[in-house]
Amino acid sequence: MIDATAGHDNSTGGWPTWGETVTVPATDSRLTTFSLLLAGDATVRGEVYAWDGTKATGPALYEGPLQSVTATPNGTEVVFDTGGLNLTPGGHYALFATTRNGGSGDPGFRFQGGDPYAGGYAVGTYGAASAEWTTQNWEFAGAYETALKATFVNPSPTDTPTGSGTPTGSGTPTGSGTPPATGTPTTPPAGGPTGAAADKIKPVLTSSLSSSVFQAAGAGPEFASKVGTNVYFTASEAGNVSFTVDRRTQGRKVGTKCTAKTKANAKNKRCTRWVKVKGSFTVPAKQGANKVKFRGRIGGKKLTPGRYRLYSQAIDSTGMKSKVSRKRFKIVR
Ligand SMILES: [Ca+2]
Repeated sequence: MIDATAGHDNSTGGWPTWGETVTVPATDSRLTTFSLLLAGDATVRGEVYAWDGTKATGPALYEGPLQSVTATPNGTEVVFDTGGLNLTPGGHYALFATTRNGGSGDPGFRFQGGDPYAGGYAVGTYGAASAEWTTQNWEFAGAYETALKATFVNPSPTDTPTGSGTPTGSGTPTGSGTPPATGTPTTPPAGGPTGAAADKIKPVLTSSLSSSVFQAAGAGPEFASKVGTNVYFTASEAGNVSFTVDRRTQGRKVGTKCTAKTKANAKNKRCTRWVKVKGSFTVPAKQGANKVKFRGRIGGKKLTPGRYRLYSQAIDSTGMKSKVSRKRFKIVR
């Protein structure tokens, strides 16, 4: 965590674009969020660019949604969620907010004259979005510190969520049958001057089953061999797809919720309750059409006859997740 907020005692007036440069830590080089203290009334967008010493350079590595802030004397911490942005260890970047990119108002960025953070400094410009940010030196760079916090994590694969929780999304998968083998997987864009992955797009996943009624395998892995069903899925980009399963059970209505049957609620109205089956599994996915055999096993165990839901979710190389795709199936004897 980079924290340059100590002693912030002043606010800018009228600056549309303002932020702080940072030096990316050697190992924790994945920027997850950053925040700025804003003391004005404004609608701003968070941005991340590589910094060449006098101006932003290269393409926008992160460009967030418009966010609103209401004036407070000492500033309100406005958090910008990059969704996970892998940056070059030791590289210099500008993390800032702006009204120039569709926003409005005067953000009143908080800053101070001290130097609580050695790895960077306050930066600001009146330049127009994108075009002038990367072609003209910024009017303000140095001597001050902007009240910025930035959270970096280790980008190692072990940090990639594996989706072991129960997905609760309600996204309805579209299409059925065998997806056509579409398109050539695209080559990732060549690294810019920063070499950073500028991934701001969530993967999109659709799925379908060749058979929604099948027998579960007595042994072996979740995917392979002869029993079970084919799971077809189409991913908009390469990455991993994680799967979890819910079993349909009968519960009892308590208020608006369907809870497990107990002595106390046994006489309540019956309802359908979906309970997560222990375990999950992840398969690598290429961009486009994919197919795997699901054998009706999860967490090392055979699913008992009953009705189930199979949830799938794509996770790309930078940890961005698709909506959850849901398919019903039935295990028979
Ligand atoms: Ca500094």
